[in-house]
Amino acid sequence: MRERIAVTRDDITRQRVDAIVNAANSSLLGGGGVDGAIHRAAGPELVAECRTLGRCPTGEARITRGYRLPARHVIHTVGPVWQDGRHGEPELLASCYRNSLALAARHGLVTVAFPAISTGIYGYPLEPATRIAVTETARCLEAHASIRQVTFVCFGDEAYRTYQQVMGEVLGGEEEEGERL
Ligand code: AR6
Repeated sequence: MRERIAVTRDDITRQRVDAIVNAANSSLLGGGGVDGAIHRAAGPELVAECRTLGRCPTGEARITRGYRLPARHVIHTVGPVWQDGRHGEPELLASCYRNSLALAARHGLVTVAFPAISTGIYGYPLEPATRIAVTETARCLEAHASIRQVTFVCFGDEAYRTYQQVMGEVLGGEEEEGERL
């Protein structure tokens, strides 16, 4: 499991993978943050395809082509807006990872890159969000043997450090790999 989950500090629009995941809003018509960056890099064809999809409820995911991105596809998912953690935010955030990976598997995609969904404009605290991202991804990869690698793409030092720490705790170090498989 450990070698199927990677972390990098980078801009997700530069990832050459089968699909990058977009932290979208329910309109799927673009916005700020990583959503804005993905739409700018993909070009106007992306919003044109998104317009054909209708709205996407929180926790669900939709797939489009990647257009001018190096990634072949974009999986758009809508994270929860953080309120106080007692409005279903953890389960909705887990659903984003689960539904995005199920969609990737259904389309035969083997490499997927995620941003830290909900942790920017939507205000989800980074540490608990990271724990959900890593735990749910590990669980889903067990169910989807066809997905070869998931990369968490961190936009900045704080996110990168948090992912490294949480991955160490949840997945264990390289030396524990044998025991965990
Ligand atoms: N590559 C990787 N990560 C990035 C990039 C990038 N180019 N740009 C930002 N991030 P956010 P949300 C990180 O706000 O919280 C939009 O308006 C960022 O540092 O993009 O889910 C949508 O339309 C943070 O860690 O998404 C929605 O309305 C993470 O991506 C709303 O924002 C997510 O931050 C969604 O808010």
